[in-house]
Amino acid sequence: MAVEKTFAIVKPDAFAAGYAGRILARIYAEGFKVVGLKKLYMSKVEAEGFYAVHAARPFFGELTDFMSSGPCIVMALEAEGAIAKWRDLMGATNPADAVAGTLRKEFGASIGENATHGSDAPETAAFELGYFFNGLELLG
Ligand code: FUP
Repeated sequence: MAVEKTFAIVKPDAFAAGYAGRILARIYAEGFKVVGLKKLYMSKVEAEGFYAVHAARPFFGELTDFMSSGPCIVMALEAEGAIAKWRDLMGATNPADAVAGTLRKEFGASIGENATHGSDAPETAAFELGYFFNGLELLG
């Protein structure tokens, strides 16, 4: 399997609850290399740009309100098969459906406030990494 990068977020709910450290510990324990990491506080416009693919969905307003409601941590994670590996660690979108031991099961509250984000394909990973990180920030 090829080494690839994926984009991940500790969302505002999980950051505010103080779960960032425990989530990072799981990331390292599962063997990811953290090649980019920063805290930021997205504006509504920035959240809308990030989730533009969902602009027509009924939950878009709620989703972008939530993502701009407080600080989060954005990360670039590297591993063999990182995109699928990170989605497996996160678990299902709705924490109620997520398997025990996944991050969304442990730290998510609802389908909207579900603790973490992860890219779902190579194309979205490229867009999302480039949205928050420049090339220099991902050296190493
Ligand atoms: P995921 O890839 O697992 O993050 O899920 P989606 O791309 O389907 O959805 C993106 C985000 O929209 C989710 F993290 C939470 C939010 N969402 C809702 O708030 N309500 C829904 O019915 C579906 C998704």
